[in-house]
Amino acid sequence: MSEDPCDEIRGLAESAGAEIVAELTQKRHDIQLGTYIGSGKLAELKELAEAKEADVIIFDNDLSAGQARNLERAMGIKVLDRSEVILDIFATRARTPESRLQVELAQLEYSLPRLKNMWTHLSRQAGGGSIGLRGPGETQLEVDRRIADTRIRDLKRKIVEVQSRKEREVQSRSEEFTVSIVGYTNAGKSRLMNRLTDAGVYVENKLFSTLDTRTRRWAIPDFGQVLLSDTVGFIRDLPHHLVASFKATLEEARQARLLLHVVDASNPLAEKHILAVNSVLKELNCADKPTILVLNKVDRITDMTLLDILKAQHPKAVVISGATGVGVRELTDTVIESLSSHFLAAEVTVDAGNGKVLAYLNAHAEIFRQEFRDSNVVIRCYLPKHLLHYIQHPNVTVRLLEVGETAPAR
Ligand SMILES: Nc1nc2c(ncn2[C@@H]2O[C@H](COP(=O)(O)OP(=O)(O)OP(=O)(O)O)[C@@H](O)[C@H]2O)c(=O)[nH]1
Ligand SMILES: [Mg+2]
Repeated sequence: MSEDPCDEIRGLAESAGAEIVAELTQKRHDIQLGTYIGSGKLAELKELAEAKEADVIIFDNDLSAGQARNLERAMGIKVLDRSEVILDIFATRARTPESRLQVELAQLEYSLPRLKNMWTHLSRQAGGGSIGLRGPGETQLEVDRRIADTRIRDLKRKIVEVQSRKEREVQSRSEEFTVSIVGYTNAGKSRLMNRLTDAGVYVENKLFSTLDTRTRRWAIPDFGQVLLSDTVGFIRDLPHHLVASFKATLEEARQARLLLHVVDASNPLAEKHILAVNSVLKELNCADKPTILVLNKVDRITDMTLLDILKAQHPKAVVISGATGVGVRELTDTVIESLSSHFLAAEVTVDAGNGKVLAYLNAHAEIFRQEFRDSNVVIRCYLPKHLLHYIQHPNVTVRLLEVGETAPAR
């Protein structure tokens, strides 16, 4: 099984719109404090970058503000670290006002220490007597810094506003049964969501194509209706500021009663991705939530031993292809099994004029038989247990169904 450690950064760079002209790797036990890599490697990198006429050099690790500056100065080429690339991708993909605010904050917070570092460095130069730099230089930098600080405060205030609005929305939906699709970026979450709900969620072969949570109604055949939400893709070592900023985006996963953890099983790093997602779920206090592991993209797997290893490791996982539909029925059955304890089969007898209860059942129950008796409608359906009290009313009769009275075998 070949695991190329550069695959991910390559994917990230391409998602950010970069064209890769050369790669350089080095195994090191210790890092050089000032420039991360040693002087020999630095010279080699500079030469390679010049020969290939590179515009930017991307490091697959995080660099301190000082290291980034030193590297840029030594090579005369823009240097980005892993977090900056991820932030850049987030910036170009953010679609709604909320995610734009979150990304801008994350970028500012990430770059502020770098700017400060630059300011300190410049003012030290100024203090050293460089004529012409001191006065206006310092003033301009102070102004910039104040603008950045003000903007950060402003963004934080706006985000709190958006978050509390969003929390109210999520809470008002908490009566609903929510299933959340989570997983590593590019695992095929949106594609699966589309397959299950015909939601028309944006699918693209780029990392992080979904930045905002999308929620759709999913009428599970012969079962009941739940809300299905698609979430932003996880990634290992997500930049610290993004984890904080994207808490609101993942609110749906926190509120969900069941998680579908989708994995790209055709990726040799699948097991690592599973672990990375599990650790984010833990941070979100979702570790104990009922979760179905979904081994996706089975149509792309050429080496079946890869799949066997994953299956041995996760015997309860469901193998599917969101692209071809293979295994989706089995996945639906597993979801039904997991949700069954939360749903009941009932016969509801309600006055035909009771529009409120009828509309409620239409929206939340899976009706499998309906007939008129006198002025009543008699409805047999699957109903989320926790919604039962909504239809309990003196003029509504609810009778739980016996085995044999329910819908034909699923
Ligand atoms: N071959 C194959 N490709 C798939 C399958 N599911 C998804 N893909 C492809 O994988 C890529 C990513 O799919 P998405 O559904 O956007 O992935 P995602 O998990 O939502 O990604 P992010 O939103 O970026 O986290 C797209 O090119 C899909 O067409 C599958 O079952 N088989
Ligand atoms: Mg997506």
